[in-house]
Amino acid sequence: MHIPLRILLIPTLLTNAHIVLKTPKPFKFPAYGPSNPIDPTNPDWPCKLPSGVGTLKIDGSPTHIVAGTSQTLSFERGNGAVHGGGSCQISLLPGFAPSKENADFRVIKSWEGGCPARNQEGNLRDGEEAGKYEFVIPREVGDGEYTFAWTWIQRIGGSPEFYQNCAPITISGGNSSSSSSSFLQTLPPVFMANMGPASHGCETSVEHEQRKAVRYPNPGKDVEYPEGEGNLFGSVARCDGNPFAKGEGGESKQSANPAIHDESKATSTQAKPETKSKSSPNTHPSSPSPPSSPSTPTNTNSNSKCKEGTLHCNPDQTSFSTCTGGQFRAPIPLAAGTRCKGGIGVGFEIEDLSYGG
Ligand SMILES: [Cu+2]
Repeated sequence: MHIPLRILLIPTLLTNAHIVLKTPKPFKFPAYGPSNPIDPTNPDWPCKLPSGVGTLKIDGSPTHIVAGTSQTLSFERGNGAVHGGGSCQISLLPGFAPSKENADFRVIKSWEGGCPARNQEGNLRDGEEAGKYEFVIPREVGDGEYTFAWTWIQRIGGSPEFYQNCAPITISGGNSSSSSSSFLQTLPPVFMANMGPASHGCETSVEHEQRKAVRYPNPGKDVEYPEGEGNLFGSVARCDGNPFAKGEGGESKQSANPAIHDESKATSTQAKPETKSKSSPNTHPSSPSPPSSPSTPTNTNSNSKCKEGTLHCNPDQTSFSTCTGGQFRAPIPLAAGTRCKGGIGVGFEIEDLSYGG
């Protein structure tokens, strides 16, 4: 086949079975396919940064963002694996050097349900795109360099997962008098779950079994419900694996004293209108399983031959297939100089020899 060499050297174009952050432009992804969730057994939290890789590398130049202005969160479609959407957060960390010791991401905005795709019962169909979402970085966040994180807990799929992509951004237009670090510390810590030890065993398995989007225990002041609140789990997540959340009271605080946002949610019976959607709210009549079905654990539909969104590293280790619509699709070649391993699963390792160049 005739694939231009320059494309073969960009692994994100060939390995994003799940959608991948597009804007703001992410760091280069070292190893372990960029579209895969954070590895639950050997956590590459934060930012899919594996052990032994010192720092993330900037791909070109950081994205410049003017505080107080509307910005767009968008995604590379990949093979369209969006797992029925779910809940997303965007968060900030000062500087460009996230690490296991430097991962106190603070929430700028939360989307509960309908993220990173709206009104999806499974994965994107041919011609469908992932959602786009508007956000504003508050002016109180001071000017400077930050690591922007998009985190996502998918609504359906084989098991509850946690996705995170990070992007280097520079902010201007902020209140010059404000100290970025002190303002960020007033914002909620990013919600963490489904990452094994990295999230202290916190899992969103109850939400997952009911195929509901997660309600964050502490979503912050800027929250949207792209599908209304009807498809959300009935209560906030039972745990938060973020150690900074525990430091503030964490789990015990949530159960003993429900956060303010929780009360407002409980009294708000009317769903917020979806204001920014560019896609029509079609109902996908051919889809096998309506989202309103109360409880259908694990398998996403009765006639599927594979679990929705799982990946299959083919025996030659140079191509993979993704489970979409209940069957593995045509093999997709990996970039030159890379190979996968791991058979069928929610993800697989990809050795990427181009990183480091
Ligand atoms: Cu998946």
